[in-house]
Amino acid sequence: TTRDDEYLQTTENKESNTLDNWSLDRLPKNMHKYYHQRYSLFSLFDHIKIDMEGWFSVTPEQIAIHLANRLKGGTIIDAFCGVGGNTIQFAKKCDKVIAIDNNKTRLECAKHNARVYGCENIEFIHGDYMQLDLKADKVFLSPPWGGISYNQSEFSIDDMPIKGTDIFNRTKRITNDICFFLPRNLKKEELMFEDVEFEETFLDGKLKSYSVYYGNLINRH
Ligand code: MGP
Ligand code: SAH
Repeated sequence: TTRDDEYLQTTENKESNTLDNWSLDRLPKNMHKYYHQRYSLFSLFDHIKIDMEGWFSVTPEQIAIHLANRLKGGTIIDAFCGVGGNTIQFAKKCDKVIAIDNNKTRLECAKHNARVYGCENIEFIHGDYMQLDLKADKVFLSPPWGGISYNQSEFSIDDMPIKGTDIFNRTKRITNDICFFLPRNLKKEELMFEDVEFEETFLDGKLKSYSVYYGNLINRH
């Protein structure tokens, strides 16, 4: 098939080859847990491309599906798309996805992975979300939390590489319908800019993260 041909061509490229053919020995010990979870990150893992930061920040597929059901319809901005874990599922449930990342390698991974999943209604933008002027019905925010050890100390949204408060305020210029994807050790009071819903996101009975909803994304019943 065309997709298989495309896949073979890209794996022949030496540079992109470092983004697939992963094995345990290519990952540091503290990241082995992500390798063991690889099919829960992407059910089609054998065909996807991912880099180090992608490994520890991608949203597991079942959580991404749940989020896409909550955020379905219209045009959505995936402001920090990474390797595309959320973008792919939004593409299946929304009319259009605008997927942004300021890292070229991860944006290329996201484009490749979206093709693997057969998604076409995605506009990819290489750029800084905080500098872009875009229109959409809703915005999904899964920014960098500050690395693999975000959970070792107290977490504050304003200690993230891009301050959470700045991200929220910037996003309010686009829409009130916002979903923030944040660590399970968040401080709820920091997120109470306005009326808000906190949703614990579980995977295999284990609390993974919080999804924080605003505006019409709040489940009222
Ligand atoms: P985790 O806490 O690193 O792993 O990330 P896990 O499996 O809960 O292991 P444990 O040892 O902590 O028990 C949990 C999930 O949070 C990941 O699968 C990602 O979906 C998400 N995540 C982790 N980080 C470091 C980030 C990040 O920087 N940004 C975003 N958006 N998501 C992240
Ligand atoms: N939800 C994604 C993971 C996001 S990780 C997934 O499921 O795959 C956060 C991403 O934000 C990283 O890829 C990082 O490169 C990107 N990023 C950091 N600063 C950014 C900025 N200013 N604008 C856009 N993207 C940014």
